[in-house]
Amino acid sequence: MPRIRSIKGLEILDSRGRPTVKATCALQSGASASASVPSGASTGGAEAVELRDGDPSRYGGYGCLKAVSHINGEIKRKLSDRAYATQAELDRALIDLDGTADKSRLGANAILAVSIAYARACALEGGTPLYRYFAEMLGQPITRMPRPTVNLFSGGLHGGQQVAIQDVLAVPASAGSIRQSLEITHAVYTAAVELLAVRFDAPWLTADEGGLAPPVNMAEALLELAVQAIERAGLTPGLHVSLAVDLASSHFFRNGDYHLDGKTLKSPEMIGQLRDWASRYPIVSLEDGLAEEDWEHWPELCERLSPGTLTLGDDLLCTHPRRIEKAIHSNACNALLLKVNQIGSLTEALEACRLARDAGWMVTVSVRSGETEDDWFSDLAVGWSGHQTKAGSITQSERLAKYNRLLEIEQELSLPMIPWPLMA
Ligand code: 2PG
Ligand code: MG
Repeated sequence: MPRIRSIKGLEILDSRGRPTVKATCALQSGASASASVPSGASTGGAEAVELRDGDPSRYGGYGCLKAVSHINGEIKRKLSDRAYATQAELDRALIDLDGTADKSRLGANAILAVSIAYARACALEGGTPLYRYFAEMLGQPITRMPRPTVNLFSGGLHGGQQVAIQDVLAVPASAGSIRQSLEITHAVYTAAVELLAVRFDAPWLTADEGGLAPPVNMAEALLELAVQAIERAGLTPGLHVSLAVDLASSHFFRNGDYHLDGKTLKSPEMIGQLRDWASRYPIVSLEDGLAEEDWEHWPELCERLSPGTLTLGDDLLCTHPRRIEKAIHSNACNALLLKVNQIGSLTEALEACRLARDAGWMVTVSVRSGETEDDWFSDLAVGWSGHQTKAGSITQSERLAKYNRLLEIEQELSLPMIPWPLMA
């Protein structure tokens, strides 16, 4: 049984230049490993609490020294020199030590960093690749690689707020491997850069996740540009490359109305708008099409988008098992965006993943807009048999760390990519 010798925390910076938490876990066997946690910009209201110092004189209040001091203090004292039979036992000890429902005392950033560093150290001690450790947690063999969905254009909180919706992603539907997915996406991304140069005669700007942020203020203009970029790359929209859209609509939902493209829409009108886009553009996945407070209208959205387009819940679900159960019972969506740091421990994220899979949902494993060079995400997406990944664009090293690790795993395992169209 792995016995913990020591645990150490460190404040580091993420891809937005904001502090985040890194933890190192050393086992008695001598195996030692680290893990860093990401951070979101468009966060759901039910996410576990990322502990920030709130001291305006340091990093505008975003410092993580308190979270780090919890790792170096209480967490280290409680866990050191103890053995845990399973990841679930270790995570339970962390959750109990925190003692709050939302991890606000010790910080979800502190807890998750330790949870993942421990997983990595155990994998190392057992001589097992991390993806295998994750697959053993799930209790299922790895049989295929997940299909990437890759950020092409951004607006909302990820871009300059020039347009309300947050992300338009390319889904390389005809790719048979991670390698081909990246080749296809590169062709589309390059064509999109050319297209923007021709169309707007201005240097292109990139957003948080490396996507392009064209100066358009209508959501449909982004969809139109995406289709044109696919065609410019010599590919067929809907055949070679489809689209996934993250509307992050909680951010333009106020007092019961959606404020989109200069219009004020009630929920049924918003659903009508989304249905119209889904019928005219090759959209295979719509994330947060409605706001997280608008639970009652999600079942209608899900029904109207089925069967051609996934209704993917991010802010609505916050990777929280109880919220996922509610969504399953009310048929509010049919796909989970799984972000481990929304819930704050591997074990709880696994429960979320299991619930979704058992309900026949698709699972898209996602990074956050604020990331680090750490690549545990890729091992987790493969080990937990995610259907799709969402790791941002194909620029910026914190994104490429994930894609390059997926390439390595693909080479090691020689597994086929999940077939298209996706099936549960
Ligand atoms: C999302 C994520 C990733 P953030 O909304 O799906 O794109 O963004 O990390 O800002 O929540
Ligand atoms: Mg989202």
